[in-house]
Amino acid sequence: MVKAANNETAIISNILSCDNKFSEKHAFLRLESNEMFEIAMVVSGSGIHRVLDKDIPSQKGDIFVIPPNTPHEYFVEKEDDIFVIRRLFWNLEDWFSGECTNPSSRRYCYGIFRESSTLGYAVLNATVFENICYLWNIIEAEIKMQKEEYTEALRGVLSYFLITISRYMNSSVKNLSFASCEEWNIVSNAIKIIREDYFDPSLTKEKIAERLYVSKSHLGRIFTKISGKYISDYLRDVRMNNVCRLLEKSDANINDIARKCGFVNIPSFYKNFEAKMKMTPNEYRQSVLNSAACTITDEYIKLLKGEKIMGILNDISENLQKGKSKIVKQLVQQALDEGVKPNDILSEGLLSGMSAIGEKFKNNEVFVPEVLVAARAMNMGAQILKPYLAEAGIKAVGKVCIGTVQGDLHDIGKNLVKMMLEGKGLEVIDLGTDVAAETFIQTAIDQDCRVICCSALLTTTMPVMAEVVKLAEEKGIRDKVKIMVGGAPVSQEYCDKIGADCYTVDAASAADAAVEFCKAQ
Ligand code: B1M
Repeated sequence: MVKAANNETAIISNILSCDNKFSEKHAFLRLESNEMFEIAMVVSGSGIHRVLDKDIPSQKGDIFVIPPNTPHEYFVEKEDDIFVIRRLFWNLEDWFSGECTNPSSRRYCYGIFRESSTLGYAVLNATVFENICYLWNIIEAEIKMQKEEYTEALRGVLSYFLITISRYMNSSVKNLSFASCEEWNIVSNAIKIIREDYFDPSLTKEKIAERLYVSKSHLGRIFTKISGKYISDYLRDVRMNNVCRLLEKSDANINDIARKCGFVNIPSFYKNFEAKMKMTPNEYRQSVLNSAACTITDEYIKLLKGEKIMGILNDISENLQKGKSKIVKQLVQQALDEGVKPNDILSEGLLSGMSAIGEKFKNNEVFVPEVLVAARAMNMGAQILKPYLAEAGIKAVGKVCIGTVQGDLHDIGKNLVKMMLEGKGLEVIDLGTDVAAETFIQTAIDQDCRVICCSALLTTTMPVMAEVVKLAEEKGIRDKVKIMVGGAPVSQEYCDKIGADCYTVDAASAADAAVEFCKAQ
């Protein structure tokens, strides 16, 4: 990823293929927000973009500008619809410094918010759409280069891109009246507070207003205006939603669950639950039990036992999941200072956080932006650990190349393997992500690598590993080079099937195996 000039914040692109079906009933609770600035363009199909209570029918050629912390979500209307959205995320302040990035300035972000609304929306005609796509492609190409010297070039194109789209913002949609930037921010922050602290029974409309330095009545008014809901109803719904989640996941006492979700008045909780769900909590649990197996997570057992998650490793994991990279960096350093073993920080802090976010991702509890910020936090934490994981002073024992295979952009595991290989004193050529079989083989030939390391995280990209093995045979280097494979979906069985030399389950054993191969040759 490209790094900004003064810090390590990346600009990230991704394509979202929506399969969440729009449902009026649940759409409000599903809204997600992230801490990065997002520009989204519909590249095919049609669907609904819901921003708080606004349902914006969207189709190819629509472009949205969504500031940080704005709860929103994309939905397909019918299950078999296609709705593909191309998105760019970045931290505005890291990319553009100065007056135009100040949210209270009307010209914030190169004029996009000139109308002083927080959400920019435009319907582009075919020619403008093409121009925007062209600029978008340049930005994505620059991102892919992943070199610091492209930061300035990227900043230039990005500015031009923003200026271009700002010309069309809010000009084509007459009927969407968005709230002012200030009001929007207050409501977004209120939602954030509710989502983060719903379990605190003392959290009320008054408390939230106090934390946001606004009056209770003002908060209530703008919350209803923007979200279409009363703030206290929203707070209750979020609590109720979490009760349902816990009822589904555990067989804990219902009263305990209600209390853990912020309900102090138990009789009123039962009344509200029945009014909302049209059944008792027990009936709800039975209905879920009948349709799926119920599991108690370790995390929940801890919660029930009343154990406070105070350990530093838990803090790392928690903050990683929230994408708080700076805090993760500090905590990793603090853990090291306090003598926690680097391997424990890696596995119990960083990797456990990553696997928790992976589970939430799978269950649609978090979405790509959250995973991306968590991944960024993981990488930043791992960078601090790097010198400690590496066994300094070991002489290079061989050269290896490593990459994530073609079609696959996951690089966290690959980076860990690289780190461990370097730690063992191997010279590592990092080919990055999306690496074609030809590139692995040509690099091994040109650079005289003894080992090729292929990482894959998607079942759909694993076959590229077989291509690497096949191509090594075709190019006559099969007996000179060892091919190692790994990544979550890869197994020993798959390794055997494609004729690779070695599969290892984790980064540390990958490094050990590579050293053995290099020594043996
Ligand atoms: Co994606 N993703 N993702 N994702 N993502 C997974 C892998 C997935 C399992 C999530 C899920 O649905 N449960 C699923 C794959 C399903 C499948 O194919 N079986 C998935 C999907 C579907 C997708 C997209 C298609 C989602 C979408 O857009 N609709 C999309 C694909 C994009 C693409 O690659 N073309 C996508 C995108 C992304 C993000 C960009 C948002 C982000 C990646 C950010 C980044 O890497 N910079 C992301 C992430 C972070 C994940 C999860 C949550 C975490 C992966 C990770 O980094 N784990 C993941 C869910 C999960 O795994 N729980 C998921 C931590 C890392 C340290 O583990 O890479 O396994 P891992 O590495 C391990 C070992 O496997 C081993 O060492 C490491 C530990 O020591 N290892 C090797 C790795 N390589 C090795 C090589 C070796 C030896 C060992 O020898 C050479």
